[in-house]
Amino acid sequence: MTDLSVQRTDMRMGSLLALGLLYIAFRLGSAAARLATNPYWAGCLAAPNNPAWRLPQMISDDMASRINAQINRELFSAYFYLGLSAQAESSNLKGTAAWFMAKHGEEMTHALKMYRYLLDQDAIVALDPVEAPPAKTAGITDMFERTLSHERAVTQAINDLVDHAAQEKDHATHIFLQWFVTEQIEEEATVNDILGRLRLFGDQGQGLLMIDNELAGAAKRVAAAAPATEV
Ligand code: OFO
Repeated sequence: MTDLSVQRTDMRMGSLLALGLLYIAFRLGSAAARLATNPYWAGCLAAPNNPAWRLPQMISDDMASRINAQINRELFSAYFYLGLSAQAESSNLKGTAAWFMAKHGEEMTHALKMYRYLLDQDAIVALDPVEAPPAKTAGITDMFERTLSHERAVTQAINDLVDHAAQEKDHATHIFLQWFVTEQIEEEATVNDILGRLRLFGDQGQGLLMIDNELAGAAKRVAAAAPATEV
């Protein structure tokens, strides 16, 4: 190859390289222009810490606020059972106290399941004050009657949440809530059964002793079955 043809080849290579670089610069420039004119990314770049630029969460604000309200109800349930456990223990009903304490633990796991769900959906967890539970009850039958009406109210609240998730076509929340629907069926049935036994055997003397013993055994089963919620 002559010196001249080597020179021509070098010039062609140089021009190709320059064209390539020009093309890359052009693509980068138009990408930057698109970024700067996109309101979302422009906002992120201008004020990266502004919460308005958070990526949209996966569930609606309304759904998140309803789940937050349910977290509060679950925490109240835990508080409610803790109060009943203390009252039962003060009345020397150790088995009943253990049962309510196990329910307290269960309700905490329910609240934490919802807490975890909101965080996994990139939604805000907003914790509100928890109402105080009843300070005084009129004995074991009253405790379980209050428990049944409390659980019925919780079932209604869960059903409302399910209806709302269906209305919003929020399939993820709808599926998530199915566990709670099943749980409420089981809880109401258990309390109904305890109340039935209290009515059958009485809530005094031997009958009371027998039920208190049964509840001690049931408390161990509830505690053993309680799923550990990873937070
Ligand atoms: Fe959370 O299960 Fe009843 O209240």
